[in-house]
Amino acid sequence: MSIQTIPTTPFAGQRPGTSGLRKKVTEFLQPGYLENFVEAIFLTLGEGAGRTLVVGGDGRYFNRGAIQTILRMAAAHGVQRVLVGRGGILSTPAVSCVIRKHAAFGGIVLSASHNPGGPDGDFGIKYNIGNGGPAPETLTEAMFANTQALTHYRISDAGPVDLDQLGSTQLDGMAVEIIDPVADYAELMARLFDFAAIRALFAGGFRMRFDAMHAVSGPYATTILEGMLGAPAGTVVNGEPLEDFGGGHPDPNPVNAAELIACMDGPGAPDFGAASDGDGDRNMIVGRRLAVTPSDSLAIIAANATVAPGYAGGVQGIARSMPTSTAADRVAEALGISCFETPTGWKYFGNLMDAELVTLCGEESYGTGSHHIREKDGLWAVLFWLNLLAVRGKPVGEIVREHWARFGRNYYSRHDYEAVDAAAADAMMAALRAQLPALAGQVFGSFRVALADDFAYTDPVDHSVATRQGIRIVMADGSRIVFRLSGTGTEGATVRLYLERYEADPARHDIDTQYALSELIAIADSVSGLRQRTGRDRPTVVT
Ligand code: VG1
Ligand code: CO
Repeated sequence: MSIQTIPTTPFAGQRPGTSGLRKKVTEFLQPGYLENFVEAIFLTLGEGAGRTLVVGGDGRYFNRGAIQTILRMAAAHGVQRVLVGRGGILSTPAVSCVIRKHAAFGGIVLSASHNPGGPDGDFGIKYNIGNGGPAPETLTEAMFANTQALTHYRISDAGPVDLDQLGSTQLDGMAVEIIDPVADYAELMARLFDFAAIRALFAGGFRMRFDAMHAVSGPYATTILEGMLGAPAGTVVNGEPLEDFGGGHPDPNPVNAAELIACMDGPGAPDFGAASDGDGDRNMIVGRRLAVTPSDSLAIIAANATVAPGYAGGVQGIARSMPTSTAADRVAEALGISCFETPTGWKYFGNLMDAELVTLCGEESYGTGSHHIREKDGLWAVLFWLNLLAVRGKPVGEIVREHWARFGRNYYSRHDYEAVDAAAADAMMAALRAQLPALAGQVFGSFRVALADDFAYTDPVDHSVATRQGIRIVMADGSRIVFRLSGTGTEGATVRLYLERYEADPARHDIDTQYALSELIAIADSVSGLRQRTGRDRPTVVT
């Protein structure tokens, strides 16, 4: 066995987006495509001697093949040891957990998260640093620069490693340890939550349905919910990870998890429903006839954090991405703690958590998490809710309504216009930017614009600056319209329109969300020309 140096030429477009490099599988399967990006990672990180890496993915098509290539390249770059989840499986939160627990240098996650999988679907690769979190932009930009200057990559010609056999093997002088993908993560969860209380809840007849959407969270949910917590067999549905997610779209929202919503709306619905995404970092929380918005879920978790043993000491601070509703801000204010507003993507939360400025973080895109790791964590959020339900002894709907009664309700919705013409989307954003100076002070129906800007963020810890993170139109009453272009799509451009309106009066907390937001929706369209410019008369997905 020996190390080969293979000549190569750069591929255009290997710039990581919101969460790593995501492309169609067909693009990833081009000879040298994955190798080039992995070479750029190793060039950016420097010599691997003495280092441990963690590698795993969400089980989608090409997961195993990509892992074999990464292992051979890691050996060629002198990495000392790699921890790999059995079968190539590790959820994104589990990678973060394993990096931290084993003090690894970093990790590589193979996933395109909520994007569909299979030979015609998407694939992705992402590097996480030693704190367990996504690489910051300085690092991903350096990786991108390296992809543009490659002349060769280095790889061992050793044969494939058996990914299904727990234990240690050698690959060209590098140790490869196949680990149980669930064990470290499950142990961490048992320390954060009151498992005895949740076990008692299930023993008392409480019923739940966890839809793993044939993605990576199946094995985690089955071990923890059915195994450790005594939920009846069958609580976890679609629990077996499949390379194409059974043809589904592993994005836990009411549109893509329609089956779960139908079940929770129907007669004989269980007490609690939940779902997770491709790589297990997202969550959807559902009560009977009520899907909890992710923004509300973050606020409710923050307001009730101390019910869980891991958070009994209280919450230091909260962070939310800019488009996420301001429901959490109201809780932070009541608790007398800070609430940080960051750009979209979990990588912006890492510094705040490392500096112990925040305990809880969340995004409107069904992402919630805490400082226990440095990624959002789907099952963590579900376990928090179970802990909350066990302690309060009330149904989900009652907990949500009581929260609104106390803090007011932030009506919230996201409208996605997927796979639109990229030039048209860029032109729309440019036109919005050009209008910004004139927008402040303008009156639209019952709203007056208080602030209109292109969101920029200065990291309070390392002072790095991120600009052009989304157009914000904030009304005098706190209502907001936000426009962004997605950084995770693989086809054309995806325009995201985020809408928020606050309602303090409990007598008006049962209005249909789209109706409550209808005036803002109309203003958003007239200001941006969204429908006309994209040639679409309605959004692709409304959540
Ligand atoms: C989307 C979400 C964002 C999330 C990101 C990664 O990004 O909006 O909140 O952090 O996906 O989530 P974008 O750029 O498409 O809006 V995951 O679960 O796909 O890793
Ligand atoms: Co995800």
